[in-house]
Amino acid sequence: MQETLSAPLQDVQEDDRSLEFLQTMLRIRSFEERVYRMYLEQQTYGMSPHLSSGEEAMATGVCSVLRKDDYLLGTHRSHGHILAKGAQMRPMLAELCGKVTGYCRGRGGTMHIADFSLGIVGANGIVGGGIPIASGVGLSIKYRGTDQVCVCFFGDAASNIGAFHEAVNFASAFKLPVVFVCENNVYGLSTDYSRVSATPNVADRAKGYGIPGVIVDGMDVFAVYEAAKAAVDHARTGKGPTILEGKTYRYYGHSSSDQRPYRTKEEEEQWRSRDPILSFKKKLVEAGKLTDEQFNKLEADAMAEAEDAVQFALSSPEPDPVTLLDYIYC
Ligand SMILES: Cc1ncc(C[n+]2csc(CCOP(=O)(O)OP(=O)(O)O)c2C)c(N)n1
Ligand SMILES: [Mg+2]
Repeated sequence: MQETLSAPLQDVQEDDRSLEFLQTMLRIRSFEERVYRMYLEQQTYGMSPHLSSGEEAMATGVCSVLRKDDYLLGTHRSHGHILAKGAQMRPMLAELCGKVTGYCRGRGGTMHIADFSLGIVGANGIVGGGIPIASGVGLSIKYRGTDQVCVCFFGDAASNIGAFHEAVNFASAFKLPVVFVCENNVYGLSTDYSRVSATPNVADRAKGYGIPGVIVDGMDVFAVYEAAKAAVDHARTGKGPTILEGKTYRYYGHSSSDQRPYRTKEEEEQWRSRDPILSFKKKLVEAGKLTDEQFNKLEADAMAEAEDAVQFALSSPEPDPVTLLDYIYC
């Protein structure tokens, strides 16, 4: 199945990455829709999954410009980031189910998936916890003299923690190769960003650190790709960090158990009408680069891949209780 999924469709030029973007967004959407069903059926363990449906263009556009040896720091809402950086659905879902075949052998769950071989340093349950780690990774890159880049995703609410200031200031002062990517999805839990923040945009703060601050339509995968490419090139060529802010929206509640009483159906519908997958599909169809049949095949492939991962996770063994204390000390 992997071969079919990664094979380019016949009539698309080699340098056109449109279908790859569509495929990545569909894979993220399918994975999370399936995770939500598993959560409702009580097949996942630990924290309820925090889904990014609606935000797929951010993970896809940003990670599409990263190399395998570049680094990624995530958040509590990182399934999309991790998939876009190259992770496989099978060990991801097994991790969510607490199975020994999971990325962290079932110890990490939804919020703590890491795979150093893919540069995925880790997702993080501490809001903003990845931001100072990213500056540390940037310092390590500079110290080792490589041309790698570290990308750190965080939410709008995370930009209001103290460590954000320290980490961005430090990265700027030492010109570290870090891109700080804010997924501004309007809310931190039930709190509207504008109610608790001194500036209307997170990227406005870049001025205070003497670095570029870029705002992009986070529902437009191509716009995100272009902005991320510029920010990553800037970092890779020794010019230092950027704050890249995408305006986006999560369709589900904060976590799978949140019924979203703090926002209106009209607001949700307005954002859904700009769905990153459907609007990108429309553009491609209008440009003659995609047919409905091709789209349906990509969607069916993504759903089949997610279903295959579910079966893999459910049929995998639990960790042996005698290994409970393994991996705690090294
Ligand atoms: C340090 C810390 N404070 C509070 C929490 C509880 N908490 C979890 S997610 C969240 C909101 C995060 O909002 P944002 O950064 O905008 O990310 P989003 O959930 O919107 O993706 C809060 C307050 C936490 N996990 N860690
Ligand atoms: Mg938010």
